[in-house]
Amino acid sequence: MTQDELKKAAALAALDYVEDGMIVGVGTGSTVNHFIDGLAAVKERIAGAVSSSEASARRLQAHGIALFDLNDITDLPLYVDGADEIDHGFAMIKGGGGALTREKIVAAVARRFVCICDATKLVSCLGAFPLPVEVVPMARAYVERELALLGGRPMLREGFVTDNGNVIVDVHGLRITEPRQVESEINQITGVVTSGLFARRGADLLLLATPNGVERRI
Ligand code: ABF
Repeated sequence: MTQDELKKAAALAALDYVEDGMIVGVGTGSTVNHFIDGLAAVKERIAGAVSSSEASARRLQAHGIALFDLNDITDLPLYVDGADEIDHGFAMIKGGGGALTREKIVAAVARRFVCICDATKLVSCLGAFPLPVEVVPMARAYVERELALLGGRPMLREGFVTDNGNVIVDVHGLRITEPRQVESEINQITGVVTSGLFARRGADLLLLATPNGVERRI
């Protein structure tokens, strides 16, 4: 199976967690795009979705799925999203697609975060994938200096502006053995909007697509 076929298998497995009448939190990325396309086939069963990015919002709208503003709901039972890396404790590196801030906001509200991944995303230690950090533009150079003190090699994601009008610095060369601690340290840096480390609020369930089928890991 190709990586995209694996991604699709994980994404379609997540439909099992979509219940009638639900408002579904929807992530961003190519794996999630398969989930959105699958959601379209059962859209009459759900109330709608809360999107984590403009890109996912457009795809949802194109399928005729109603969008809700997160401020208008008090309960979000389910959030489905991919990851760039996930470790065995279900901490993740996310944000390769640049949507980390809204992803983290929707994940914070959701009661259950189901992560959908192909098997290449499961790692023993986070950090081989450069850690995305969303930064207020005027603070970029300062934040880069602070991130370098953590042992990384920060690089501006050239030509990219997030849905929130900020920039992204990708931190290379980290080996993140204490993801919750590193997430807190980065959160403290003035000018940082969001770290792509999802450790303090990791996934609750992992749907891991392998050539032998989709593993459901809790
Ligand atoms: C998204 O999933 C992003 O946080 C992450 O970059 C992406 C993974 O991308 P893909 O599903 O395309 O491999 O939530």
